[in-house]
Amino acid sequence: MNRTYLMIKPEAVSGGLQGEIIDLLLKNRFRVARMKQFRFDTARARAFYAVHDGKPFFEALVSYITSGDVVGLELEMEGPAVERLRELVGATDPAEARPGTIRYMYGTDLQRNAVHASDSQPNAEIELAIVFGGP
Ligand code: FUP
Repeated sequence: MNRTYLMIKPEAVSGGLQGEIIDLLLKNRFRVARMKQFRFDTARARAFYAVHDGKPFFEALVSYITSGDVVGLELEMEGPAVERLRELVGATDPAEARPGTIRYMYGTDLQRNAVHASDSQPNAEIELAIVFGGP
């Protein structure tokens, strides 16, 4: 079984889109292994997005992701979970995402793009550890 991490971002949670997004994941044969609604504090947000530290959008990203609750999901599937989830999520900028993708349907703009999905297996493991702690 392969696993990855998906996170429903603050504007999608406050907008009540979490049910539809999780339904879409289930219909695309992901299994929810763990799920948690929580709010990042600044230190954990900076750790989660450490790869972007120093980029021009980093401070705004941290401030946005700490602005409200998120929903974190550990997702499993038999196939290549990281790649399949990235396909389903779509391009970073919703304006460039393909119809049928989560960001096309639920994203607002480059920052408020509805969800985060791990971009590699090592990053999925790091992000799952940050959000869920141990196994
Ligand atoms: P992705 O892997 O598709 O989430 O995209 P990136 O890792 O490139 O970016 C991480 C997050 O930073 C994105 F979800 C949105 C945000 N971002 C900005 O706010 N501005 C930018 O110019 C680029 C990314």
